[in-house]
This record gives sequence, structure tokens and C-alpha cells, in this order.
Amino acid sequence: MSARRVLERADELAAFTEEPGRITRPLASPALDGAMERVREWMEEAGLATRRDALGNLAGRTGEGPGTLLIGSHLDSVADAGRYDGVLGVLIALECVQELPLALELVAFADEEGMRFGSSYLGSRAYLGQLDEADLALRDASGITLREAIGEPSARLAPDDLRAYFEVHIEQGPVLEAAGEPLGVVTAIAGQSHATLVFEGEAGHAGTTPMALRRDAIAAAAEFVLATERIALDEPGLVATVGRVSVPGGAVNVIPGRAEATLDVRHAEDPARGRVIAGLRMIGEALRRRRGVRVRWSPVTEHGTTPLTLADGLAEVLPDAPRLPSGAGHDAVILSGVTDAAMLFVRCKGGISHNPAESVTEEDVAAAIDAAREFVRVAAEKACTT
Ligand code: HGY
Ligand code: MN
Ligand code: MN
Repeated sequence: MSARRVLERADELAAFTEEPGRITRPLASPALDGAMERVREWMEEAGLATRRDALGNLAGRTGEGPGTLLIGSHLDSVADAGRYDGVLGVLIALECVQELPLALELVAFADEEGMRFGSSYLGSRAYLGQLDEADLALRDASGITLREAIGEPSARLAPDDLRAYFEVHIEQGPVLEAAGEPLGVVTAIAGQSHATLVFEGEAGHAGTTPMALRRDAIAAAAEFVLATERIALDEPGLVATVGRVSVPGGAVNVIPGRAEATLDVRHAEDPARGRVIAGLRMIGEALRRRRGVRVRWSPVTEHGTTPLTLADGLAEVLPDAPRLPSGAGHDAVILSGVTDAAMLFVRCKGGISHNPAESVTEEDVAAAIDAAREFVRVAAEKACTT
């Protein structure tokens, strides 16, 4: 019954989008606000007292402290997203509301993906009161700053007595499906480095500039992309992605003088990620020497690998479930900085995510609800006795 309700609600939330025909819910958009308000109604139907902050996060609370167990995920999305990334965790949290010996808080974060301002986890960081001036000065593609988009940030929305954070999320990878398992216990979240790169060459006339005299920014960027792929293939367990390359104001008959790109590098071990970043910086230096194209490298976010300290507790509830690391980032990275955390993965078809083909089965969602309800009960008991 509740698994069916979760899937129906996910279908309903999929209709909240900035781009009709596909799911796109950026931070501080009417679509995200609409989804938050719909979830707020479901929270209030479940008897929770709700509140929101300036960034757009939504919290719903029931029960009495001392001590709060926090459960939730995010409602923002990438562009042309699937309907379960983040959403499943928020909706399953709603199915976990129960009488506990401490307070239970549900949370729907307003920006985990970082799609609009290019910096992930703004939602969970705002919830904890961690936004700073640099965050508020971030600009979106149309030059609007975060401060202009949300106004002055509110004070921390989070209670001061967090005892544990628990997030249910689709795996977004192929491991559970390959193992024939519906659920997995997440052991750690891979460290990740995000950077923006600007390739500075020289604009020129496409018809008159001999090839040997060019300082072609997009050719240098293309060489950097292929070098990134090669270095990543040579480093076991590493993934590196250039998600966006653009030539501002590019034209068919102009040699690009400037190209911009994004870089995402991840690995379960921080030293390996650091080694690859150093190697890529050297590639940039070689492009300056050989092509006369300077690469300006601006780090955007840096998160070390985050072990989930309540993984063993969750494994007690799911003794037969596989334990696996997460290559995807999650708000549990930020919450792990202030409290113990656990994550439950749910199998998704083909491991596909950040793609409208994202899908889960009602049976797996039902198993996830049962496990999540039981873990919340056990974690609450433990949080009150330690
Ligand atoms: O990029 C990630 O891993 C997450 O989906 N934000
Ligand atoms: Mn995502
Ligand atoms: Mn997610």
C-alpha cells in the first residue's frame, strides 16, 4: 500500500518542472517551490509541524526531544532528470513517521545537485547554517547571484540536537542489479573535486589564419578532454567527467579565443584523486607551452571520501544486503560533518540515473520502506541509550 503511494506521489512530483515534457527543478525555481509545497501538505497530513528557510529547504517535525533523528533527501534535480533521484528518499521518509523516544525530523533539501549555481550541497549546508559570503556571491548562467535569488539567508533551520541522519536513495549504479539484490548498505561516499576551467587562446579569422599560427581555445579544450579520459582510464576506480564545454559567443568563421569547461573527478581514495588532479594541472601547463593556450583552473568544490558511521547499524537491520560505496555524492556528506549517518540504496533499473529512464519497482520500494522503518526505530532506540 505505502509503496504504491510512494510511486504515485513520485509521479505527481514529476509534474513540477521548469521544462514541460522533461523534469528540471533547479534551486529557487517555481517548479521546486511547488514540489516543496506539495510535500509540505503530505507532511502536515502525516501530523508533522512544517517550516521552510530562505533557500527553500523544507523540514517537518514530530515527537519530543531531547535528540532528533533526521531523515530525508533532496527535491531539486538535474536537467532532464529521472523522477526518483532524491524524491524517493523524501517520500520514503514520509512512510517512516512513527512514535519514537526522540524527535523525528523529515527534511527535503532544496539544492543537492548544484545545477543552477554550480556548487553542490547548498541545501544541506544552508539547513545547517553553513552558507558563507562566497556561496551567496555564486552566479547562475544569467548572472543572478544566490543572494539575489533567495534574499538574505535565514538562520540555521536544523535543530541543535541532531543524533543521526538517514537517507534512502536510488543506487544510480549497476551493482545491486548485478547482484540480484533490492537493497544495499552504503559504506562511504566517494570524494569529489569540481572545477571550472577557462582556456584562453586568441580569437582569429577562420579564413586567413594559418593552422600553425593559431592559439585555438576549443582545440586545446578538446585535447584536455581526451587527456582527462585517458588519465582516468589508467587509474583504477577513478571517474572523471567534463560535463560541459562552451565557446561563449562562438561563430562559424571565428577561431575560438576562449573556451569554458567543467571538471568532475572522483575516487574512493583521496590520494588517487589528488594524483589525477595534479596530472591534469600538468596537462594544462603543457597546453600553454605547446599551443599557447593558457588554462585558468578554478576549484569549485572539494569533498574528501566520507565514511558512513552508521553503516554497521543499518547492516544489523539488513544482514544479507550487500555493502557498497557510493560513487554519487549525497547530502549525507554534509550531515556526516555534524552527526552519524547511514544511507540505504535501492536498486534502479540498469543503474540508470540523471536520465528520464530512471526506474524502480514497487516490490523494491516496499522492501526499502520496511527496512527504513525498522532502521529508524532501532536507530532512535540506540540514540537514546548512548
Ligand atoms: O553528482 C552527484 O553525484 C549527485 O548526483 N549530485
Ligand atoms: Mn543526482
Ligand atoms: Mn541525489
